[in-house]
Amino acid sequence: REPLYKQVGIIGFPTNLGQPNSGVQMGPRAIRRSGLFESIEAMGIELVDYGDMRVTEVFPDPPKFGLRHPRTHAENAMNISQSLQVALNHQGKENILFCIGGDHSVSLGTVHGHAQVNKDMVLLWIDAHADCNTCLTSGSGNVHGMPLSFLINELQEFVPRMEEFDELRPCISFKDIAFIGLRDIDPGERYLLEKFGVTYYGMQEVDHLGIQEVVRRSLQEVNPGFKRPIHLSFDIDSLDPGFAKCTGTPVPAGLTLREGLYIAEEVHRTGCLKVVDLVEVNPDLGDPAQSEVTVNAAKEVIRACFGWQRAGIVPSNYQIPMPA
Ligand code: EXY
Ligand code: MN
Ligand code: MN
Repeated sequence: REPLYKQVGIIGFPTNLGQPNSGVQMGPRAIRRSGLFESIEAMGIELVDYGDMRVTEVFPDPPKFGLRHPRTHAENAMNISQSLQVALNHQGKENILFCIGGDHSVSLGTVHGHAQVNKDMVLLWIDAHADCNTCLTSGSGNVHGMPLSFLINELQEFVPRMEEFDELRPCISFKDIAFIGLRDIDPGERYLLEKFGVTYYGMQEVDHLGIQEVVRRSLQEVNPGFKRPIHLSFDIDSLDPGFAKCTGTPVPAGLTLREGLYIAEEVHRTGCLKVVDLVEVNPDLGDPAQSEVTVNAAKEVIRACFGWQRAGIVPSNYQIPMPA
């Protein structure tokens, strides 16, 4: 079978100010060194590595409404959005683009950028957290727990105006988002998810229904008939700490690696997957063995997204050896 994609694009966004731990900015480098490129080559897919975008830090940058580093995040988000639009417009149709974080604040820019190019895109958010705190509901002030509050149309009445973020116009509706893997939701987030009748499958639903039914329903609810482009935002902390210890906000009782791979494989199979964020890998946390396990899990999720199969693959240039 021919691979679905002709080309895989990779951009690194080495942010870390969306949360308090240093080290998450090393995610792109660690994932590039994980053997990922060999898998791309083995499948006969072309790799376009756009390198790492330069991340800026603005001074001075005091908190606003408790939100930490507002000017820095607003500026990085617009730069990320621009880079993404350039890459997406440069790529052909049969391509997939991976955005490697960095913390989950990168999705402020990646989702915004993708939505400018594919106006009808839908979003799958795979995460232990719902990341839809407003700066007023957040207990931490960390932007990696808030990116969706800036992006979702329905949430704007709850977000105080900050002129820094004026350019970052909301670009997606709650009804075009499905969440999977949630198990650490703040009261304000739960309130908003309920108020707007959002599609979300937490770990309890994964246990109750099984991952197969959860993925089937998620896709059916946001993308019936598989007609719309998909943006998959995969936070490595969706996985259980047994598979992804090296992340800033690990939460027990998460997805197994098998469940994570199943999600990626099924989303790949839709043929609609255009952009993937892989975020929150922090190779500096935990010991080196745990770091390797976490980075490897990220690599496995990424390659399942572009069509690598657990059942093995046949490279497009493969020739079966014959006796002479
Ligand atoms: N809900 C908590 C907060 O807002 O601080 C924790 C957020 C963690 C967000 C991680 C990246 O998914
Ligand atoms: Mn997240
Ligand atoms: Mn998370």
